[in-house]
Amino acid sequence: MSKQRGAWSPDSSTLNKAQAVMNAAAESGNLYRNGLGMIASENIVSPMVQKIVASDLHGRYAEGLPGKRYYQGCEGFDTIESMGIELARSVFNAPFANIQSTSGTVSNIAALKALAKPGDGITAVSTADGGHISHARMGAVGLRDLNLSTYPWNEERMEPDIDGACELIRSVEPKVALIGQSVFLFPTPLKEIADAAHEVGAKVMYDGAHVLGLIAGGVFQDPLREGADVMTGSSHKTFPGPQGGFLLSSSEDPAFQKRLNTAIFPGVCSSYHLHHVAGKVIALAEFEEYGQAYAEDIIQNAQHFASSLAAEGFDVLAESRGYTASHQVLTRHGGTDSGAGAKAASLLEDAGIVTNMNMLPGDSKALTPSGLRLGVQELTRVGMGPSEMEEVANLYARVLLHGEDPKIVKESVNELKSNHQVIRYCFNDDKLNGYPL
Ligand code: DSN
Repeated sequence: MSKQRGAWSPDSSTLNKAQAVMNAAAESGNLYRNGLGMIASENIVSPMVQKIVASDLHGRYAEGLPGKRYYQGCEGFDTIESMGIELARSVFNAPFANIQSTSGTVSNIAALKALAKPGDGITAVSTADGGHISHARMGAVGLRDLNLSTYPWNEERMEPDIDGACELIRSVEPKVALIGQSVFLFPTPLKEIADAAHEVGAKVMYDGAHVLGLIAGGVFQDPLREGADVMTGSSHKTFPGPQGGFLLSSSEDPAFQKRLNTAIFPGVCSSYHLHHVAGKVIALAEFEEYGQAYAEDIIQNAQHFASSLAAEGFDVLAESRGYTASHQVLTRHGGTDSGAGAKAASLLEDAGIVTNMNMLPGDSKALTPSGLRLGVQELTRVGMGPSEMEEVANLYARVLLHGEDPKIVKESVNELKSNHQVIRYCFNDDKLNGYPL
């Protein structure tokens, strides 16, 4: 007799297996519909984006660039992608944009393919200090077989130690100086790093995955004007589109732009998920209209949420800098490597609040860290503001500081969320702001 796996077993009929998939997807949808999605790398997509990602485009191919295709049948899609390239250049103020990449990591692999050869050097933030796995030997950096040197980290300021980073770049003379993290509270002082990198002939690559919407909204930093040659990013975090990636550059050089395009195709993508590209284009159009207001509201909410958590008695990182200048807030829940961050995340999930445990400075084990990384971009998207941020901080305190039964707190979570069932900062069918979920 085979072992039961949740709602299905290997002996289930194929129809029952398919039904189990539908049920599990509905369960996941209910969790987020009734609860609070606070994972800093996630977001929800607008109704128009939802519609287009379920369109016929999901099954189609379009290798190449608009007007230069390897398949027939691309005329309609050429219109979409051409418009998307122009919108991305305008939204991100970038001379070059490729919108085909299927994720932020795929954008990173392509950028590293364009900028370096196996055996070349690269400098980056370590994963322990918040660098993304694709910046590490276990990820894209290893895949390209690059020699990694990591920047010293300033724990007080929660950013690379700038003098130390410049010194490192001047001493190892990498081909790529990579900047950006997945734990990203503050803009990186980029100009000095870019000066050091360019002095030794390195290109500056800025991974803006988490903060892309904040950059485009003009509320974080402007990497392409501060010295970054290439900016990569996800299309589904603070930039609120469907899952996917962007590859952007400040370069006007057609030869360099061609290198970036060919790194995407044929470099790392054949099929590039046309339905998601079309979704990105709609999200870009929506961002042109509403993005600045959305980005400003995210920052206001993150800062208010952080100070509300501190007022409740939580240990919130980076107090001396006002806690955060992004969508993220970091909290510490016990001693280094205590695993208290993991426990906190699990208790919060029982209360319908979805977060992720995270390593903080000093932690050495990814599965038993002391911290939580919290993002407010999704709560902002459903219209929550400063007063709701105070309410949410209080819900955290009830679960994590006052030992209340998470199942009881969940009732308050559900009630709060029931008043926020409209996705904002996007078009709806009547071209009005706001649309029922
Ligand atoms: N691992 C994701 C994050 O949560 O930051 C990004 O890929």
